Amino acid sequence: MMSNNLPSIIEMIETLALISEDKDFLTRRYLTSQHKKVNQLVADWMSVAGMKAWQDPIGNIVGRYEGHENGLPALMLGSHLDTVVNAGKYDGMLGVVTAIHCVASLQRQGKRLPFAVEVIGFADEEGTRFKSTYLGSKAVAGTFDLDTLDRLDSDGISMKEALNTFGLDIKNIPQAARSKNEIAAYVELHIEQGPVLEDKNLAAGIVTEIAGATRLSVEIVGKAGHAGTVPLNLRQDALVTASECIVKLEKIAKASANTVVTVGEILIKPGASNVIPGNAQFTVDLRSTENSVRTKVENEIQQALQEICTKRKTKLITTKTHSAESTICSKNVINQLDDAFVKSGHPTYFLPSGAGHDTAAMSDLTETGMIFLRCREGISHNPAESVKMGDIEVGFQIMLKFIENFKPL
Ligand code: HGY
Ligand code: MN
Ligand code: MN
Repeated sequence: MMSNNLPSIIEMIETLALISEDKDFLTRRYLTSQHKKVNQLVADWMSVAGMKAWQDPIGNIVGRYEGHENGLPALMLGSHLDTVVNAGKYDGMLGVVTAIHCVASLQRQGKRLPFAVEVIGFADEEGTRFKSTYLGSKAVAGTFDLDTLDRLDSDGISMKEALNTFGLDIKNIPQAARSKNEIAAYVELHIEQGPVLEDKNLAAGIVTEIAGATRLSVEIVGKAGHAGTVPLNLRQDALVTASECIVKLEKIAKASANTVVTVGEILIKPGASNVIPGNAQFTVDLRSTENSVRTKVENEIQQALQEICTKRKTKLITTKTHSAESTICSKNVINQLDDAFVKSGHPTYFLPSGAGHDTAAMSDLTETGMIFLRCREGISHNPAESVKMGDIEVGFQIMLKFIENFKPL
């Protein structure tokens, strides 16, 4: 997959992994100076691969390789360039740089197809900074909620302010939306982030559906007090209440098939060893492949948390920060991916995705599909995330075969 001027896929991955907000590990959030630096670097690579590159009004970076005539509908490929905190270096980035290499291969062969090919590096899929995910892909799909602009990050900076500082004008955000006849399909290559392909001893698989997700922000308001003088039965301890809630969440999710719940963040105030915590805030991430199950579990959680807070004389405030329905990938795209696997000499294996992906948001705009790549022990959202070099080559070959044979619906 070498291209004379482009770094290799793994060199690109290593270079991107060095552009981080933290000097000791990889964290790259939306609208930071590191996001700007990565957009510029990826735009340069896109240009070398023969694409016209531009940054759209929400901060996505886009490259376009025309078909056999200008202005044709595009097959869009890509993934996201933002990361979680202390992230792995493949989650998102691998899909963007593999797609760039596929276009570089078309350019080297002087190939022009009956459609354009676009590569997109989405600006914010994880939701790490403003707690609402798919911001870049929702803007492209035309489903971006302008209320999100008022969301604050952990430093109290609103998304609106952050966009201005980044040099983007919020009134142009609607222009990031693409129309249905501009984009023929969106296909994303991504690491599986789970252990199934490794267990099956397969390099790659085809995604059938993407689990829906709900994210809540929960605040428990108790009463701060002196650790030495307030008897236990008279306390309104926000942290003990939160602890009972978190254990209860797990019990409720365990009782529901194909459902997982995670509390990834917790903040206690005032945060002193001899003060009874008066305030606790934590996040809830709830996933299930069935929308009806996720809604049922969400209602059970709400009720259970309220009962615990009432019993402990604390106040419960829950805010839904994100909700995405389960998404079924397009049959037409799945069939053509199946064909690309066979033509590339790889067995086809179908599997669902427990993780969310920009593909879910793009399904509101166009036909979508995903290629999953095996990752070691299924580890992800962790610096130990890793992919075999040979599997990267497999992903590239399958994606290129898919592109060269793609037939828009
Ligand atoms: O959380 C997810 O499923 C994805 O990594 N954003
Ligand atoms: Mn992720
Ligand atoms: Mn991802």
